[in-house]
Amino acid sequence: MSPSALAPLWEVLNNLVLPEPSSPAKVHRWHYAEARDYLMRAGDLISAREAERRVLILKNPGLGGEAAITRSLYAGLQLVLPGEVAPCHRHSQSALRFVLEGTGAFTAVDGEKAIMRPYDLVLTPGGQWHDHGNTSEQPVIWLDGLDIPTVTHFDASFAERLGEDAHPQTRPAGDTLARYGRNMRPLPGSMADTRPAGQALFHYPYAEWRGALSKLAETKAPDPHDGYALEFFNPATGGPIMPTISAQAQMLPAGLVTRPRRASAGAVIVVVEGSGELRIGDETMAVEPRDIIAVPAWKPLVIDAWSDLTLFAFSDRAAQQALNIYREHLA
Ligand code: GTQ
Repeated sequence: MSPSALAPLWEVLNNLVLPEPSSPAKVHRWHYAEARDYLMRAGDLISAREAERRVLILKNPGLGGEAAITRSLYAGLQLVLPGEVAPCHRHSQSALRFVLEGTGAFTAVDGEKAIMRPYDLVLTPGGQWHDHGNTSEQPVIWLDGLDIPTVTHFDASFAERLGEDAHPQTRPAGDTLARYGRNMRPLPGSMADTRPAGQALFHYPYAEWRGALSKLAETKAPDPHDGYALEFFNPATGGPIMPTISAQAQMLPAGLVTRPRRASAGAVIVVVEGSGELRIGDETMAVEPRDIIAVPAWKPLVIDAWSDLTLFAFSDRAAQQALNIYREHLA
């Protein structure tokens, strides 16, 4: 029957409808120093403008050559050298940027700049114009996290170039942070802003999220599964940062060994500060700052903090919750 494009379900049913998630994605850790060497060599060979985006893709070794770090998410390391620009474009895919090195590059979203500092989180949600530039004297490197495989899965990708390097400035740098980043929002009327409805904040500075975790750690006992953990959220909706991607920051105090947790959401962890060991399924790995780790769906995760350990993570939990398929289990 296969020439007629038909197949018997009974031979494959158990592989199609699994009793629980079984991802082909592998647990994998990228050492920053090693990836950085290749990225700097790319910097000698191609300009950001020529490349449009000078990025090394983090390809999960279990996903057969796909540009994916988990089944639904993409990650890449982007380098912008002093004086360079990454020209303005927009696309259906939603992106986050997590700065790993360098101070003073910017991402502009619909013509408003966010000045990027190490470990800042910056969003470029789907459909919004964005361009990047580096006006500092140092190379700037950040991790791109996008929902490329998710959008590909739906065959729903649209992309276009503005045709200019930079979007004309629409608001001064920091305007959105002032309107939404202080647990307040614009009054209707004169203060109402022009950001797209539902996409308010796009810059979550390290100084603010790290300060919040430190404050929690002063007074409260750590959670046995999470230590001290906070989710980045969209203050306009109370929901996740973007429709397809959730993100969180976490601090595990020295000596904490977390209890195992697993989730149907595949995740990417970035080590910010400290050292420790991650146990993910059968794999055990020592980690250090700026390491990037792929955590496939449903692999139990245990974190052993050797010193105070600060982590950033993003996952497809937002998409799964919107589709009502998300599950987690705390052991
Ligand atoms: O900066 O828009 O790593 O479109 C991959 C695709 C970055 C970006 C990536 C992209 C971008």
